[in-house]
Amino acid sequence: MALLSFERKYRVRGGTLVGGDLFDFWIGPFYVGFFGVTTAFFAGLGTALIFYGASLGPTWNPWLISIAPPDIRYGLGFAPLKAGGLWQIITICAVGAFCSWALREVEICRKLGMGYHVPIAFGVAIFAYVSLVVIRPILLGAWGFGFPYGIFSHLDWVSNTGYQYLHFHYNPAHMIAVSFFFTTTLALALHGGLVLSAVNPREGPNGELGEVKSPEYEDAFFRDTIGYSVGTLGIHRVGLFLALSAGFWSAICIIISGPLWTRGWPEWWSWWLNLPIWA
Ligand code: 07D
Ligand code: 07D
Ligand code: U10
Repeated sequence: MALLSFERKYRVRGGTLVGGDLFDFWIGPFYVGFFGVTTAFFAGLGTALIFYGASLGPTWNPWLISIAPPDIRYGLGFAPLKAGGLWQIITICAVGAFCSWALREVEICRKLGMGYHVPIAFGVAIFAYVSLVVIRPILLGAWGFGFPYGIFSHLDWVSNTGYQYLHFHYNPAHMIAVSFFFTTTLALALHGGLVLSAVNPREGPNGELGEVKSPEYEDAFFRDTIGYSVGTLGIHRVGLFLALSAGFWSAICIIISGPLWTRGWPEWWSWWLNLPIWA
């Protein structure tokens, strides 16, 4: 079925979580729904507040605009608008917009009668963000531990936070996360390469057009190369697992930095030297 006639067939009422028929319609290609309205509300308000914050600040240079979190001395209380309060409201808007977006995805999955894999996956990205600006600041007792909202300023935060623990690469959860990120790109490159190689077959020996290859050829390629093929459905499970693990271990690596371990990360490895087998 062509895409447009398919859309006519599935664009019917139902499947909403909240609001019944009220927002159950499309604007152009976009499904709206109750959560589309809340997304638009939070994203609109948050963006407007970033512009307001920028108008107070020293620069309109988009790379340098930065909305800083409150000073540590405000603890977990509300800060004055111009001293971190803006950051606090923008954070509420961001969490509101991201969660609304995930729930809008859920409603679209329900309309289509599909699984919830995509919103669950986005949920892991939200978890990583929330670990940075909600979970870790609460565990450390001040909103000031969140990262500032600015393109370069957030890089400064990552670097400064990293060096607070002397050498962030020694954080074992950071190692696991980094390895999962690297493995994700390896898996995507292998998968993209394999699928394209099967649908773009080589010319035959006499220059005749090659025949598009079936999944058996894809299986055979990896059996010949590494002795095992995970299969054409399996590789998508592997990909989702790898990518979600990368985000999950990222969240873990930053939540434990401070709340669980306050010294340099290289020192954490002294458990290895203290193993009784060396005595
Ligand atoms: C390609 C999908 C499209 C998304 C894009 C991002 C904005 C921000 C806002 C001016 C893969 C849209 C950007 C809406 C504009 C204002 C106020 C996704 C794709 C194109 N970072 N980070 C970037 C965010 C954190 C780090 C780029 C967001 C943590 C490093 C972009 C968040 C830490 C580097 C950006 C976030 C961290 C970057 C490209 C939230 C650890 C880079 C992102 C909400 C995770 C790179 C100048 C990209 C860069 C970069 C956005 C959080 C580290 C500006 C929205 C605090 C080390 N980050 N980031 O392609 O070039 O993502 O920076 O958590 O080197 Mg970051
Ligand atoms: C948080 C983004 C969530 C995004 C959401 C959506 C919009 C809408 C709209 C486009 C998690 C936003 C959407 C805004 C846009 C439109 C229309 C993703 C998030 C919800 N590190 N490090 C990581 C590496 C070093 C340090 C993670 C590598 C140094 C700190 C990852 C190296 C020091 C923190 C990672 C390296 C250091 C991290 C980031 C190499 C600095 C974190 C990925 C090769 C001196 C952060 C949860 C991530 C973290 C993190 C990789 C080096 C410090 C594993 C490869 C040694 C302080 N580092 N790092 O988390 O875990 O994505 O955050 O050297 O806080 Mg690191
Ligand atoms: C995959 C796949 C596969 C495919 C695929 C894909 C994965 C099986 C079949 C998909 C992959 C690709 C297409 C590849 C490229 C993708 C990437 C590289 C990932 C990154 C993506 C991007 C960078 C694009 C990001 C774009 C986005 C997020 C769209 C932006 C959207 C909007 C601006 C509109 C959002 C819609 C909303 C909020 C809901 C509906 C609302 C509206 C339309 C607005 C109307 C407003 C209201 C109803 C409310 C009123 C507004 C209020 C109250 C607020 C106003 C306040 C103010 C202050 C202004 O596996 O193979 O192939 O294709």
